[in-house]
Amino acid sequence: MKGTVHYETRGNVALLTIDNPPVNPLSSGVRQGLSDGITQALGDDAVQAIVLTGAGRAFIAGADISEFGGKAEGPSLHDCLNTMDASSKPIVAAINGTAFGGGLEVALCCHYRVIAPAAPVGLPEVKLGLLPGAGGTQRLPRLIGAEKALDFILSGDPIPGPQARELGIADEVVEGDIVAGGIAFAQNIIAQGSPVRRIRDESEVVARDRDRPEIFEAARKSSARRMRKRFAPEMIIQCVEAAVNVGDFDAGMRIEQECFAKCLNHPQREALIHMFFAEREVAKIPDVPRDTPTQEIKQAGVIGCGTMGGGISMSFLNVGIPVTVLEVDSEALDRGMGVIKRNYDIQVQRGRMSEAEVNQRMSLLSGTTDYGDLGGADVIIEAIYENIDVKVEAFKKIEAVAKPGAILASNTSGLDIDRMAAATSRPEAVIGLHFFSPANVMRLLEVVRGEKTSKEVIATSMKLGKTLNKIAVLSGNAPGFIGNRLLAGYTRQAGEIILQGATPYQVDGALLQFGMPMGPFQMNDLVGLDLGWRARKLAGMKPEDVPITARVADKLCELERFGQKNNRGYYIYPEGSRAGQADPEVVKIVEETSSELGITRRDIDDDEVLKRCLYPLINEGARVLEDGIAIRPCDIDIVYINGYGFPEVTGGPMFWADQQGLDNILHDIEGFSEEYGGDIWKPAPLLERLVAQGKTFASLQG
Ligand code: 3H9
Repeated sequence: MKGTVHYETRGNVALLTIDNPPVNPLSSGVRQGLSDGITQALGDDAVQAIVLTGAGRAFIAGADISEFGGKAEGPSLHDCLNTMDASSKPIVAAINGTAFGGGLEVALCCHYRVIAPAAPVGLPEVKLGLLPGAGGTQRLPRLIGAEKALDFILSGDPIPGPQARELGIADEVVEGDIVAGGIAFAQNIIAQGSPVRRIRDESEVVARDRDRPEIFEAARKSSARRMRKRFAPEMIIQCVEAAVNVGDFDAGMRIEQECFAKCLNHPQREALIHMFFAEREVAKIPDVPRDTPTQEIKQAGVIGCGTMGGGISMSFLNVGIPVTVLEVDSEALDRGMGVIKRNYDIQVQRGRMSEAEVNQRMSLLSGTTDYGDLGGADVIIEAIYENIDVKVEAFKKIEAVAKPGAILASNTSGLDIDRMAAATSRPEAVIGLHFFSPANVMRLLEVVRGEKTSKEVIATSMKLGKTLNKIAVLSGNAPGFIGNRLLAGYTRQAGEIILQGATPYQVDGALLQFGMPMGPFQMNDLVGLDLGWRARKLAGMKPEDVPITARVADKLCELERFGQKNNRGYYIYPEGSRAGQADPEVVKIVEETSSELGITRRDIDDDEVLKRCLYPLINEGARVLEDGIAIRPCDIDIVYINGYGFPEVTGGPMFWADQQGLDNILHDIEGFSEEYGGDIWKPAPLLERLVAQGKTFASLQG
């Protein structure tokens, strides 16, 4: 059995300490220890109260997530809670650190709660596709009311000790030794003869919510907006409704258990728990051990203060790391730094930041036009024009000024890191740090290792990702790295499908329905159709050489339809709106283009649209794995969910592929290969092998 609970007595108080490193989840040994400890304390006449705390940095991190979907040993968590509920002796939770999910629910089953100021409490189950299934949906509304309970449970976000006290979740904040504070609190209760206070018996607060159906209406509306396509929120709302309307605690608990079981058996739960472990897995790099020395990043240099450079600078400023940003001239510098300031000002207008915080962040930013000013930086990131020759030149200049030991990084989205490294005499210091736009918002950081990048530089870069509140995924150095390499097939298929019969609006609609935040044509409008068009013109490309999938976009640009930037692209954007409207003129252009290319249009259903857009991700994903560009399938899942908006509830493209059945996918890919040919539909050998062996991508996880 995993984990244990230590039992000791301190005078007339029994102290139970949960010990299951590193974060004390409620594994089988913990549940057994909790049950035994409470029973022992109840049987000892010398014990008058019980204090429950956690060893190390956590109180209890919740149920043991790795046990979900399998057969669990030992008593259930509900058995433990029933034993606690039946206790005639007061139980005090001394919340020393993280109390999440089932951990907070255990604390809510205690009769009193004291908390350390820095201890976060939360019910993050919704993020795992679950609901608080150990009484949380029944006890919390009885304690703090349905409205606040719904906010707390549906957000899944933690709050620190003092806020928990304010909300009524904790009775007292203890500065200093939390165990001593818990014992003192217990002794006070004994001395005052305070009753055992069970939240299950409280009915006054929920009774007040009984005639307020608007609370639940508002929760439904907000979760439909914020958590599109999620299954768990509605289950949570039904449970809290039961806490308010059913009245009887045990009946409410039965409803909670039914709803919990529905969530547990839902594919979204499996996908989201896959994501939880995947997020931790991507930090592990087989040939870069965890104890690889890293260097501290105390100062950053960023070259270029355009959209990317500005966003990257903000990522550093947001975590208190000073940045020197370089531009070609003072005009460009003023413009770029002005945009950073404006972005922060918008945060102030939206009430997300104070003026003082903006001033503090801006005070960490300095601008320069002189490479020499980057000499103090621990990391220098170039974020300039995406052209290998320009970047190679930039690396020569960076190397000339960078201090020994500095990391020399490129924010390229797919160019050759080794060519940049070769321009320097310290290729071991060169690495790709590919941020996603807007860089201060997007969570993904693709860290790209060159052939000679040192392990220390890789370890430091991965750690830097965490410092910047990003999720860093290591990629090998190959065109497009992981993300953009997979994306190429997706966008190309979208372009082909509209020439063969679908409209851009149908393609976008099918992908939105699948759960993408926007379709490929909405994305093109957002990025700007003119970027590719101008690049092709600049390269002197003849019209007949333009790839057929770019022909419609180029025609739109000739009509000065550049996308959202001038309110007309594939969609028409009414002034001031980002919600585009379909335009029959575009459909006509698409149809004309098909006819010019001699393509006979046909009806294409949404199922085909999805398969043709999504299966190239899987096929190319298999190649990326075979080539060793991505370490594990879950690395691709993390990249796609955090960088490209792939719906989180699918678990990412590779996890989703396993769930669809790799044999079904291969069968369709073979069919598309026969019909359309081309590299994109050539089945990846790894995919063929897995199907032949009856295996899944998950089997490669190790
Ligand atoms: C629940 O409680 C359901 C109940 O309502 C109903 C039940 C009937 N289980 O994140 P870290 C592992 S649902 C198993 O790197 P940090 C984690 O995988 C649960 N393992 O540390 C990692 O392993 P490894 C609700 C867990 O300090 C190691 O611990 N609870 C669990 O950055 C260290 O984790 C949650 O959703 C777990 N519950 O962050 C809380 N938690 O080293 C989920 C962690 O092998 N956990 N591990 O890679 C967290 O949010 C963070 O882990 C925490 C620590 C904030 C606790």
